[in-house]
Amino acid sequence: MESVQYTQWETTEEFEMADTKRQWRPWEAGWWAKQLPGGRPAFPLYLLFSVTSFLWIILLSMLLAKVMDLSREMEHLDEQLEEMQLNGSMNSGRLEVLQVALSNLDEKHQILNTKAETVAEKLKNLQESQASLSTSLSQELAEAKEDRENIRSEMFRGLEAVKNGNGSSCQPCPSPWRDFQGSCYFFSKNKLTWSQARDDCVQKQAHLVIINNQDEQNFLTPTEKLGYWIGLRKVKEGVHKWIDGTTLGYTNWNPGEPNDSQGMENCVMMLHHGKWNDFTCEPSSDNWICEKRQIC
Ligand SMILES: [Ca+2]
Ligand SMILES: [Ca+2]
Repeated sequence: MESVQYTQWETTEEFEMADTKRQWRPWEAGWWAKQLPGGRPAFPLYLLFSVTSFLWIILLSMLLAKVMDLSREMEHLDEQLEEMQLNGSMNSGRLEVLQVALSNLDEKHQILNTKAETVAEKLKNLQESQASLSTSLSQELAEAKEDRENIRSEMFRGLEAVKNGNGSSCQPCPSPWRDFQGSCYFFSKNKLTWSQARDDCVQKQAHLVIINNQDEQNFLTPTEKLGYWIGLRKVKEGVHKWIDGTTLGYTNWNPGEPNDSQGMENCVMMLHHGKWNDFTCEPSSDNWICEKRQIC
């Protein structure tokens, strides 16, 4: 309970003076001087309320600023999203353009492939024509060679006729070589491999015999049962050439030859009856015939 004290003033002046002094204590008259029930001062509560309110205001201000930042960030993200959508639309358009260009390239590639196939076909035809022409040319060269040999033989016969009338201008073939139509022929008595026989003829300034026509073949056909290597060998599959590089013209193959038995018969021999047979070059040995021009 609040106690009330009473002062008894002696005079009116004392009371007025005391009352005047009491009016000069403002802290006892404002709201801050109010008291809570029970006599406790209300000022600390006011102070706590003010501080709390102030802190709440600061916190709310910070939250408001954060919300505004988030809002601005959302707007920025929206702008970026719109920009990305716009870029996506543009990229989609570019992709369609690229697909069209790729399709055009595919068409051009197919056209080029077609042209390349056409060119390859023409090239193949040209190669076939060239091979055919080469074969024809080789055949004609062989025929020309044969003609030349025939002319040479005819010339020799003419020279022989002159010799019979006016004496010979040709040197006789050395012994034991035999002459026929302008050539000298050596018939071996022993046997060698084809390569050894070729080398022997070279040492004799001659070559393994080249048979150009039936007359020469008739002259060379053995009279005894001997076989002879001749200057003919296989240069590639199915192609034989004479030792001087000329293509095969006249032939006198034995029936069924050349058969290239077991794929190993690369050299050619003349059988005892004059027909030709391809045979193994090594280590087979046989007699051989060398040929060289008669010196006239
Ligand atoms: Ca000949
Ligand atoms: Ca054979």
